[in-house]
Amino acid sequence: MRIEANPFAYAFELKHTALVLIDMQRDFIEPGGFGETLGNDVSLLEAIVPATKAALAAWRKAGGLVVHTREAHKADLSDCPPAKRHRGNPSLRIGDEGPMGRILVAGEPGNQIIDALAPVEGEIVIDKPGKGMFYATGLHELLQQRGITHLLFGGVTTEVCVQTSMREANDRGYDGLLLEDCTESYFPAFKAATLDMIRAQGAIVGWTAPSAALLAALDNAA
Ligand code: TIU
Repeated sequence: MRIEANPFAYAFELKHTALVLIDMQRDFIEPGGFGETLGNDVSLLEAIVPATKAALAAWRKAGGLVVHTREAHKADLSDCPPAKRHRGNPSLRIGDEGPMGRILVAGEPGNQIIDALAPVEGEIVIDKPGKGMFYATGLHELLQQRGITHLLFGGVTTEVCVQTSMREANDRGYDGLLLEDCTESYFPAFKAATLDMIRAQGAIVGWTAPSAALLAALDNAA
């Protein structure tokens, strides 16, 4: 299969490719979570939900592997470096009790993936203590066991957890493509800059494409 992408076409085989949705959890997308405690306007992020839902539905229908991640810490915060917890001046820190439960703690209401994109049976769900999806998760081994070499990315936020995960994937030998309308930042200029820097220099980190290009590729193959 082939996606019309930037800076050039992206070729992949469905059975060797996973769709990865990064941190589409209430903490970042709804008021009262980690994103808002950092001082961000979280309302910007929900705009990508319809396109992401459509891409997920098409990918599931094609039979592709889906990976969901959550930025999540253990209840005792043993996997949260003090440097991360104490950084800056948030209104609530990681582990503090907020309106959606303890901030960024696994199992709390705020840590759940939003209903529109909820995982289904057979999909991989990864709790990650860092910004990148490979750090301290075992995900690389899981993907290797399944023969995955190509990763399509969506999720939030573009320049933080998505970009970190794409760069980690690139260094591990995966070909990554970011779905442009399935990712968002609290800072539109940072999103634009991230898309540019990923695909610059002949896809130095990876590719980008609108989700319509993925849907077209899946339609053509069907
Ligand atoms: N603050 C921000 O933009 N993002 C994060 O803290 N985590 C993710 O990107 N998931």
